Amino acid sequence: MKIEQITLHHLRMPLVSHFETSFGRIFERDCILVEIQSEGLTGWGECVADRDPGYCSETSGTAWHILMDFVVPQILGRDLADGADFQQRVDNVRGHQLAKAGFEMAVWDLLGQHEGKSLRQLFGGEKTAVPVGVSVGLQDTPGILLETVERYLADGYRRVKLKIKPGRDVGDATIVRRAFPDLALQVDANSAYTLETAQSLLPLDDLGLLLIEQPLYEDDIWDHASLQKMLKTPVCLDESIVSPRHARYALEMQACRIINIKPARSGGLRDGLEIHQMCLDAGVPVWCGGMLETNIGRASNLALASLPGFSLPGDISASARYYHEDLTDETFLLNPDSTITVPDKPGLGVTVIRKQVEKFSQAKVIFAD
Ligand code: OSB
Ligand code: MG
Repeated sequence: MKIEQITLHHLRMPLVSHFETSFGRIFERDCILVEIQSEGLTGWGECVADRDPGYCSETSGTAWHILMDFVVPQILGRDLADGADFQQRVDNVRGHQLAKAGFEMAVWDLLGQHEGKSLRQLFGGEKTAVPVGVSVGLQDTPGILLETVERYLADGYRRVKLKIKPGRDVGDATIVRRAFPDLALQVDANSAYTLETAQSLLPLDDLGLLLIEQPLYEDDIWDHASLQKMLKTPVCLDESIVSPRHARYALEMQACRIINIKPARSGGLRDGLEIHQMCLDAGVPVWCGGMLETNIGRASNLALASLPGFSLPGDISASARYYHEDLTDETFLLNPDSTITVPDKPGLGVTVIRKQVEKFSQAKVIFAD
């Protein structure tokens, strides 16, 4: 696939409702869209780096710089075979997983269209609809938290994740557990604790949670292993798993019993597939995380989550949970059994509405061969 033209779009989109985690509250979400022209086809990818370096060290600003100054010059005019070929060519760019993953997604979209196969088919995924849940941000009061959870349950979500932070952890989770004794419930701390302060999380063990996600620092697989020994509830790593190597370290150290696979965080779909296989071989359940993607990134997550190792519901909610107006003709709806149907058209299987891209665009740059 000859890469003839590459366009980068920096978008900023207002969220349906603000989203608060241990690292801050946002009302709008940045992303960078990568658009590639090749042999009459157009591939799209979504880079999920946000404006601030709260979740990880990358931002929309660093991703823009890395894509413009290092990735595009090495790819423009080249003949690419697939996502793995792309990764090999940008192997000299250390780190910057989110930037590279956004570009790699567009390469997969092109490849699927080229071969007339959906991403699910390319990956060998079996499920045509995947179980999903909803990630609920920190709320101002326990009353609002309960109302918010109730509203999502009324929408049909059967698995809820609560964001926690020091001082807003066991209390919040207990209130929700008391109100909904049978709910599939999990929590996500986004690296807000140290091994010492995480001692306050030990009472979570009595709440029957599915998992506790990323309590400690992102570079702290070692201390997660100590914490997992103190907890009956499975620890699940998100931020720490930035590559298949890190997944292997975590499994070997028994730092977690579940892994959240976010292809963006681990550098792209190719590495996401490798982590999935590693966990499948080790008998470790995985689920697909989310980064408040638009429908473009959501289509990619759905395709990955169709693989057999994804045995837990993903953070892949319906389009309406995120944005009033999304970027594609297709809208992802929640099925009555708390699943979302995986796209089956070639590539990502979504049609991008250019007018919408322009509407939210902050900047755009075109590179032609
Ligand atoms: O830690 O999983 C996370 C959103 C932005 C950054 C980090 C995370 C999240 C979410 C949202 O939890 C999941 C979603 O996209 O619905
Ligand atoms: Mg997380």
